[in-house]
This record gives sequence, C-alpha cells and structure tokens, in this order.
Amino acid sequence: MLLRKIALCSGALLACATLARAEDGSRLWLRFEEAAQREAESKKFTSNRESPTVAVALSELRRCWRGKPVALTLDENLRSLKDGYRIAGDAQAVTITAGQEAGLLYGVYHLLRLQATGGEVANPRAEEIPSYDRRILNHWDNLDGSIERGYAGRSLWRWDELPAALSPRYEAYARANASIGVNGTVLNNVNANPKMLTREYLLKVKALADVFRPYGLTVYLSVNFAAPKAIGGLPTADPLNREVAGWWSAKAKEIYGLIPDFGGFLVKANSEGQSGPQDYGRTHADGANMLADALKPHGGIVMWRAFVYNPTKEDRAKQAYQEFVPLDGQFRDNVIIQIKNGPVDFQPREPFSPLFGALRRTQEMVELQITQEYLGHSKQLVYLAPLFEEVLQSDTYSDGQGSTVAKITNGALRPAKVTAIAGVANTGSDVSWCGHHFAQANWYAFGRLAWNVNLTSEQLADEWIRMTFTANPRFVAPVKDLMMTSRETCVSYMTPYGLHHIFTHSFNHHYGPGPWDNIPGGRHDWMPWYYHNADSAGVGFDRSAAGSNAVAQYFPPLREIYGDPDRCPENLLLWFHHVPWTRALKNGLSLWDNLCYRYNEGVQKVREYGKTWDSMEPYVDAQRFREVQSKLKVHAADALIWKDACLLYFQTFSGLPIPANVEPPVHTLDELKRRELIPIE
Ligand code: GCV
Repeated sequence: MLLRKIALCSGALLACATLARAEDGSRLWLRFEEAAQREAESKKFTSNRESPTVAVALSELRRCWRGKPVALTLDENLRSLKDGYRIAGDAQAVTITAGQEAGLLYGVYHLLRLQATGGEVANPRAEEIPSYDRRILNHWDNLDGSIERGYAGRSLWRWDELPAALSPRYEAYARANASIGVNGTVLNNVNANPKMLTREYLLKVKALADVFRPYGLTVYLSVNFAAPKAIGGLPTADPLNREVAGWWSAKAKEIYGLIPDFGGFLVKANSEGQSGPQDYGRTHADGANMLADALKPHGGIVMWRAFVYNPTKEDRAKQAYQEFVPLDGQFRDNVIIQIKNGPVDFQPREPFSPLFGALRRTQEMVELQITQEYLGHSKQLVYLAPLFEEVLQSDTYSDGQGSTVAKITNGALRPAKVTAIAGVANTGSDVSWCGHHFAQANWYAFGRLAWNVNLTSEQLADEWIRMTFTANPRFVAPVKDLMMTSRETCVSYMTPYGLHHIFTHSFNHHYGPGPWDNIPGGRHDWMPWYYHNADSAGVGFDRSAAGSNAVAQYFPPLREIYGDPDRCPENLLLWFHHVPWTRALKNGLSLWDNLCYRYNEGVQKVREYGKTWDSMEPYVDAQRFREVQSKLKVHAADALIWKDACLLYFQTFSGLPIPANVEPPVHTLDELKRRELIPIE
C-alpha cells in the first residue's frame, strides 16, 4: 500500500515536472515564475495601499521576485509620472513609487524584466514616464468568433459564453499586456457589428472589463456609425439630428453605468463600405464631434480613423490627407485622428503618412499593424519592430527638422490633451497566442515601444529573446541577427524598392503574389497593376509633380527629395516614381538587375534563417524548436514563389534576362498564375 502511494506521488511529481517543462509558447515572455516561486517570502513585500491592482503587483513579486524586499509606495501627488514609476534600491530594499496604482504594477514588471534579462537587480534605479498616455491594442475580432486578418485561431473573446463563463485566458491576456505597458484594448473589429452596443453584449463587455481592470487595462469599443438605425429604431443616423445625438448620449451613459472606466469609441466611417456622416452630407468632424459630445461627460475619447479612400481617379495614397486637412481645427479636444503608419495600407514598406504633422490643430495618433496581414501572416518569421521604429522615427519636417512621427504624436512637440498609439492585435485562441512563436515578439515590441518610443528594435529583440527563450549567447546573437534582418528580407522577396500592394487580389488574403491580377469589374484601386504600373518603359507609381503629385503632401524638403528620382531614397523609389528598367541605381547596376538581385537575396536569406535555426536545436525546447523549424520551411518555399512570380511577370515587360548569378526560376509564370499559390490558414 505504502509503495503504491509512493509510486502515485512520484508519478504526480513527474507529471508536474514535465508539465512545468513543457514549452508550448503559452507563457509568452512571462516565463520567470518557476525559478523563483519557492524562494520568495510574502513578508518581504509591502504596500502603503490596498487595491486589486496592488494585490496583483504583490502577488507577482511573491511568485517571481528573487531579490531584496520591495516596498510599493503610491503617492498621488506624483502626477508628472503619469502611470509611470520610480525605482530606487538601497542596501536593504527596493522601493517602487508611483502616482497611480498601475504604475506600481508596471514598476514590478520592470523589476521582473531586469531579473529575467540579467539586468541590475541588486541596486536597481529607474524613472520611467510612458511616451503615450493610451497604449492600445485594436482587435479586429467579430462577434461570430472570427478575426479579420487574424492568423492565430479564433477570437479570444468567447461571446457565446460571456458573461457567465470567464476563460482563464482573459486574465492571462491582461497580465501579458500589463507586463509590457499596454493599457487599453478595443475588443471588436472596426468593421463593427451594431449588435456590440446592445445591452446583451455590453454585459459581456463589462465582464471582460472587470477581469482586465486590476491589470490597468481599459476597454474600448469599435462602433458602427449606423447603430442608431440598426439597433436604436431611429430612421436616420445623421449626426446633426437631435434624436441621433440623444441616442448616442444615452448609450454612452448606459455604458459608463456598467463600466465606469470605459475608454471610448474607435470609428471606421465612410470607408470600405462602412456607414458614416458623409451618408448624410456631413463631414468626418460632424460625426466625430457628435460622438465626442456623448462621451465627454464621462471622460471618454473618440479615435476616428483616417483610413478613408474611394475608387475615384485620385491617387489612393492622397485621399486621407485631402479628406482631413480641410477639417483641421474642427475636432473636439476628446477626438484623436487615428492614422495608419503609411498612406496606403500596412505594406512591408511605405513612406509615413503625410497626414502626420499636417493636422496642426487636431490630435493625431499612429495605427500600426501587429498582425502580419501583408507580411506573411503567421507563416513567416518577420520581426516588425524595425518597421515600427522606422515609422516612429521618420522625420516629417512639419515643425522643422526633427519633427518625427513619434514627437508629433506623443505631445513632445505639440501640446495634446490626449496622446495615444494603437496596434492591430495578432492574438487568438492559438495555444501560443500569435500563431508563430516569433510573432509574439511583435506584440511585445509594440507594447514596449508604446511605453518608450525611444527603445530600439534591437534592444527589444534582445529582451524578448532572453525572456522567451534563453540568455545563452550562442542563441541570443544569431537569433537576434535573424530577427533584425527579417523585415528587410521580407521586403526583398515581396516588394523591394518601394513596390507595394502586388499581393494576389483574387482571394483577398494578402499573402501570395499576384502582380498580374485584374479581376473584371473589380475596383481598380484594389488591383495590383494600379500600384506597380509595369509596362515596357518601366515600373512604379509616378507620384512626382508630373504624376499624381502625392509628393506635394509632404513638407519641404521631403517633397523635393521624394519628388526627384535622383534624390528619392532607393527603398521608396518605385513608390514615388515610374522608373525605366534600365535606369542605373546608385550601385551602377540597372533597376532590373537590382530587382533580380534583391528578390534572390530575399530567398537566400530565408534559407539561411532555416539553417541558423537548425543549429539552435541544443538551446531550445523540442516543441518550439520543431514548430519554428517547420514554419521556416514554408517560409522559404513561399519566398521562392514570390521571387519567381515577380521576376517572371515583370520580365514580360522588361524583356531583359535574369542575371546568371541569380537562381533561375523553378516555377513557370503560367503555373504560378493558374494555381492559387498559398492556401489560407
Ligand atoms: C478591418 C485593410 C484590410 C481590411 C481592414 C481595413 C481597415 O483594407 O484588408 O481587412 O478592415 O484595412 O483597416 O479598416
């Protein structure tokens, strides 16, 4: 009997140990618990305040912190810290001081990050004030559980079970966000279902908000502008109609009655078929202000998207600017215009949107895309922080040299009542959250950059690798190099030299190449040829003064630089110019030869990544090693398809040979055109 008991016990222990070791990615970068759990003693941790947020902070310390005693001190007079913190250590203890409860929690995660990455934990010292007030994930999650542009399974929100059942993932999600400083989440798709605002769904939203609150995570909703008609029984949604405005005010009151710290609304209006104020002859300002007035008494904000364009003769890249600049100064102070990083749509590389800086009397925020809609979904390893960094550090010259997108939007150059930054989320029901182990790094980097816009993509890769995998330098160095080059590699095999939007349109999945696509009767501004303009003379979109003159929307000297093919940065050349195939680039080789070399280089790099990863096997747990390895195989095969498709197609116009030292295409153009290249996940 005794022996049987011992056997059972040791079986259970073994199971526990195995479970503890299992690495399926579900713990994200928060893998620090195990090592510390037993060592920490609860009495080492104190606070001058009791609250659910402080309780989370203390519990994180108890579970994970191996260092000196920690005292949490809330001092509400420290308003200048916003939700940041100060950390100071002496011989006996570490003190975290903050002006808001969330700051204490963020300070704790700072300590845990130091511990996990090998930082200074004996005498830590820091003062951190976040770059943006609101650091927000945008979920494009639908009420039926699907996710628009989601590549990591179904929605995290189980609407059919809420509010009664609360998945443990809700709290895990809030914790992950708090650990990187994300403090807001828009739960539903910008292509919003009006049902979201019904009482039935608001009760579900309240349940989520209650779980998130201790982690400092505020809930926002995308709203459908036609909701007063769709669910309110009104004959119109005209923003200047008093009943409509009254309906929104009552709805706001109802929401705040349930969720007192509700953040506000995100709105996609008069864009891609969504209704909006223009349906009633009103402007974006009329629409945004009406909602802003409804939210104002409760402290809510409106994030009004600038992603608007129509199939007119005007260059799509110019339309958001044309729409919004004339409205500058007309928006309420609780409205903020949410602008995608580039003027078209989250391409592997775009110039920054010329709207940044152009709205001088209107608050602006950046929308980045964390989900890899145009950068290989969750099949390809593409670390996006270099893209985010490139956008945020781009100089708009709007207020003289040094007017970066970051400074324009974070209040550093222009006073703002509210500053914010958004990232379209890449999370889903997938065990590892993001569909690819390395896609977690993009969520991580977004949050950390939103917290501190001056962190470099390299620092963030370093932190993330150490926390998510290992601090072994034999792993960190090559994997960091792989991550750091991966975005440029993606640009190389998809859209080098400023090419853009040449993804297959047939299935609208934005994964594989389709530069030849031309769907009869389809919108011209959704067709790849609209963007590449390839002909026997050359390739690229002429946005110079001789073309669409989109360059004029940029401040000097950028408009002159972008407008001149000799001065335009080569990585944006075909964005702004239609360039002869034979034109020599800076290295003396023709555009055509350079295109061939870049596509080829992209493919070779992905193959190298595969080899690098293969050699990482000794340092990685078996499951994650295998899963990344198999994704890299798909990645390499698909990069090759991109190269063959683009070179063979563009060759029909250039009529030039592919240089001998470029790997010859293995596919034929007919075959590539005939088959739907890449299946959807
Ligand atoms: C949510 C692109 C995407 C759409 C997305 C839209 C937007 O067009 O392909 O899926 O819709 O952008 O940002 O509103």
